Amino acid sequence: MNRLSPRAERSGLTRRASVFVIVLTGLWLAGSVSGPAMAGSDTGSDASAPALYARHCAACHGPGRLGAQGPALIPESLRRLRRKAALQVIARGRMQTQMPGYAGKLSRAEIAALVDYIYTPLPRVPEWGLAEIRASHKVMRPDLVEGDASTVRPVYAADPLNLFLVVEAGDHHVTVLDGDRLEPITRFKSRFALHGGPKYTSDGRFVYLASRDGWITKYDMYRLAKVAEVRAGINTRNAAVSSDNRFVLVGNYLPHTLVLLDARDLSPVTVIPVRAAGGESSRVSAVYNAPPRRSFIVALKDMPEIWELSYAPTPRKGSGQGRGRPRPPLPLRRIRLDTRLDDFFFDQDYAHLIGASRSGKAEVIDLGSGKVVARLPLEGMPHLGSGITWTPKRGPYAGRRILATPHLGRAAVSFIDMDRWTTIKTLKTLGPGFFMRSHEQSPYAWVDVFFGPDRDAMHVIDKETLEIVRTLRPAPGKTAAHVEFDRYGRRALVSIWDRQGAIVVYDARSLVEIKRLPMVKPSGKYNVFNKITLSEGTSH
Ligand code: DHE
Repeated sequence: MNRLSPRAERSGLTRRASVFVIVLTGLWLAGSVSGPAMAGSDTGSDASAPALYARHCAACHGPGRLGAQGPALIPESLRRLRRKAALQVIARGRMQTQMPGYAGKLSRAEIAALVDYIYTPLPRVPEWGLAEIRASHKVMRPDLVEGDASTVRPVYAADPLNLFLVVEAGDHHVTVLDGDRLEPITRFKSRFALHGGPKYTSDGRFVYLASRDGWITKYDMYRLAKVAEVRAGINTRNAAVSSDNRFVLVGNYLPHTLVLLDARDLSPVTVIPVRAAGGESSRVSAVYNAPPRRSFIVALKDMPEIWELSYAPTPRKGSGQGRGRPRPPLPLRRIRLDTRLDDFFFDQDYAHLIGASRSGKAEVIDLGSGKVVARLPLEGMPHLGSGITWTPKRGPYAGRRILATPHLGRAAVSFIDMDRWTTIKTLKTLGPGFFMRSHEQSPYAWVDVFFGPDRDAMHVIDKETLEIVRTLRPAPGKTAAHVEFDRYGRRALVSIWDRQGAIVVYDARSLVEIKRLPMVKPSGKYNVFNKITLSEGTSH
């Protein structure tokens, strides 16, 4: 789903908002509007921003601003935090974290200087190679490094395949939820700002969580314990795990690298610089596992190429018999494009990749030949990363293979015929949506209205008629987003994205609310069974 930030999508609004923020910040600094009480002032001899940073911030955020116990404080990591919010965080602290407020210690001008400082780019791209990655690597439970689901029993009675992981973005925790009883089993602290879907091993025993600051955590879903951690990048996009459970591949914005980890203990195997044939480097938009191809697919942000790294067994040298396990470096295939594509969707057998570009193009690439086989009329920023597929058995579209995608820049859902690569229908919604979900056993597809005044609405679409049959408002006034089904498709879980948020559980057929579990800004939730069986109603 790698596109401009959702805020930037509404560029007109963003510009107006920025002006407002600047004016508000100016007024606040001048003391004309009420802000937090600012009693203090730093008493150190050097009041420059770097000195203030060294005295007050470096212990937690690292002397080089690359993060330590606290997150990295560099522009690349702060894109999602407005300056006004940064001022507030420094002044008041951040609830439910260890970030204290500095209003009593620093003056307004000092806090403003610190904000300027952390939004200033670093003088040079920091080094984050094998040495740094190795130094960050920690194995907490060496006894849990090896093994699969057959070697140990879960420490709880619930069905381990009907668990959900719920990422609670509000206070950086993860809840393990029993999908049958709809009760939390445990809750643990995660790294700061997890992003993207957690990735399970093929048996669902282990899961890998990636944070925007580059931390990858391996967690044992059976023993409910963190196994290992490593910092694979400074600013990371996401991670993918190979279907043979041997590798985790991490894609980074900063530095421009791919990092291959040993999936057992997360030790780094190799760091792959991301460079075009001409030498220029690129950020990685995202990495994906393509199970039937036994490969990783890599979306690149700054160059018109797609990379494929194969981990397929190779014929053993000399013997002509048997197939050896792949050894790094994994062979790299470059698929050259005429435009940069960075938001991807794959069909179920990973024969085709559908990619969207920032310029509004959407192309279908045959992954076998590497050729563009179709161009799609999908203006308005389709959010392909959130696309889903199904084939209606009855009704006007019976037998047609459908790809449905919301749009980040348009109040619509598009339905594409995947055999002809044509638009079947464009359905008007109450606003642009972010996430779309369904399940093989459900007659409905759910799409949120992530942006605009109706962000508390959730549309339920009939998969045969492609019409909205119900619009739910689980928590009026609060954003409702991201649905995930239980393994049977019987229940649909909706997140209320609020600090006083919740997971609202619906009966997926009657659309009646069954239960409400309070959570702290739950963002995504991920059902083990649906993920490891590659359900076509969810992301993989
Ligand atoms: Fe995401 C998944 C990229 C902003 C919440 N997001 C992904 C993935 C990518 C991506 C590539 C797939 C990774 C995976 O699962 O392995 N996201 C981007 C962006 O480029 C974008 C637009 C801007 C950015 O700052 O990165 C962006 N994403 C957001 C948000 O603002 C969201 C709403 C809040 C947040 O936590 O940052 C957000 N993204 C999510 C979630 C998923 C995700 C919850 C997992 C979806 C799933 O069900 O698999």
